[in-house]
Amino acid sequence: MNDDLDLVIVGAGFAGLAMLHRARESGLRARVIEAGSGVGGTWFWNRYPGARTDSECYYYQLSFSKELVQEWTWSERYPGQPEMLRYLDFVADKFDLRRDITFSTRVTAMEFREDGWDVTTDSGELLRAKWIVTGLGFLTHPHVPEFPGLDSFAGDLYLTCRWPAEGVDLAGKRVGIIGTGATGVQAIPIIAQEAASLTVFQRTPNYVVPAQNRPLEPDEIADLKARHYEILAKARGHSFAMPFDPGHGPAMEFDEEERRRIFEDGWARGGFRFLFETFDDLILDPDANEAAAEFIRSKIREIVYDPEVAELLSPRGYPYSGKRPPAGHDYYEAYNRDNVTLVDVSAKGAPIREITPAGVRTADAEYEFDVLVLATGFDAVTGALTAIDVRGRDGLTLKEKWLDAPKTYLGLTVAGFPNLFTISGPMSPFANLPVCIEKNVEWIGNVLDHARAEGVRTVEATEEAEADWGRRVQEAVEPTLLTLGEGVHSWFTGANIPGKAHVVNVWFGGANNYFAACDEVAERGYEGLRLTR
Ligand code: NA7
Repeated sequence: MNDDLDLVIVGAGFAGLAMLHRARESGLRARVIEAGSGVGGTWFWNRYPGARTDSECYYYQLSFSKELVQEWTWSERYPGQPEMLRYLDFVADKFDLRRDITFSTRVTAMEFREDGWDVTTDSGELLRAKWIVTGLGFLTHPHVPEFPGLDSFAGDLYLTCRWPAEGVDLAGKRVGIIGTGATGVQAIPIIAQEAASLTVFQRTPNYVVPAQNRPLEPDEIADLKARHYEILAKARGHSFAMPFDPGHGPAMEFDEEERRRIFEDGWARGGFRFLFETFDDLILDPDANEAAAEFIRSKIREIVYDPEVAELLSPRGYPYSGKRPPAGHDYYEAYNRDNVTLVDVSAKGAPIREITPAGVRTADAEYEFDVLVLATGFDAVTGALTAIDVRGRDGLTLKEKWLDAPKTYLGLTVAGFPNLFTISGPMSPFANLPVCIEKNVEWIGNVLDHARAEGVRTVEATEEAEADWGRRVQEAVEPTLLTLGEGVHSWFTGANIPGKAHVVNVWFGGANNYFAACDEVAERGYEGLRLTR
């Protein structure tokens, strides 16, 4: 048993790397356990064609080191997966993080005993540490639908989030892809360029706004680096942790022509700027939301030549942002290619019945493929945590505790699971994640410093604080339209996973308000946490 550790960190993505660095600053002996053979987390696993950030690079990065901010230079507005991975490798190298990371090893179980944790890995190693911090990411545990016959497919089957590092030669291949979420939307235009043919199976159309990617100019890069901490402060003050300007006010206060002009401007700015810098009430007011939705539909009709295909691609019956809206890179344009076919597998169309050795059988046809790609998403937010046998006090598992709904305090701690901290845990903000992650890391680092200074043995959320946070999470989302994607399987509420509790599992009350809540808890001497000496 390795018992000379203060801290075990699970995962070596943004969160794990930042936490390891912070732990070392506090003089803690920490070890990171990482399932992948390298650092990167999300950016290690998601190597599918077209994978890139949906947030602009200059606020989708780590800020804990001024030197790091100055030394790293991004090439484009939305970096692709290879560049993101190079960045996280650079971070690991710069701070010599790898010497404290065990790669290609999965944590299988964690059990709380008296005042520390026993951690078991799939290599058979047993570690003991006083503290655990998980940095598992919201979108980690793959969701593979239980299609009958999936194993019988005779061609090559790939999951986007397990795409081979060496790539896949799709030239001349007949490719099918299931899924048109943020992943499918990125992959489809790129696969279409390479494959002989691409058939897209769409169950729910999404509202896709173009990202408007482009290379960054040298003077722009210099300016962004010079203003980095000003930009970070702005991001920390924004409800989705993005350094955006407010919109023009409520959408319905403008006449139709002016509203359209503002939407056009937002469309040209790209990605999430369309959502947040046009009007301030798109996720609050159903009429404002419908105006944005109809604008996007009008763009689809403009871009896609075939009116029937345009109609199939047009989302209806749920609000824009009721599901996480993807950012596009010539997404709708891809459907104008002769080698791309869209198949409606919604309940109104012809749902997928089974996977056959030759391909996909829907209610009314069979499609034959050499390659089948699943872009079917994740058991989001809780899936990666409950896949580990986490046992707190009295042997209760996290999975049991969260059967009806996830319960946490600030998304960071769980009653009954002392000395365990979950970066980006359930009911923490779904927003621009590196900014949220670093706030979490700072907060946890401060708790650990405090515990050491005060001789604290255990830190644990009280049941009351946890219940109160649960109420606040629920109250915060109520005025928004963000949970109205349940009928279209939004992962925001667990509705994409059959049998999972359908309840909002992230904080939508504003990342800025969340940061303030975390700061307030700390200022009040860690109110809501039970500290035992
Ligand atoms: P998503 O957004 O959960 O998308 C999964 C896609 O797979 C979506 O289009 C689903 O259709 C489709 N899907 C899932 N199960 C089925 C079945 N059984 N039949 C047909 N189609 C199915 O995952 P992504 O990986 O694209 O994105 C995840 C997040 O990563 C994203 O939100 C960003 O935050 C980054 P559905 O819409 O459920 O009808």
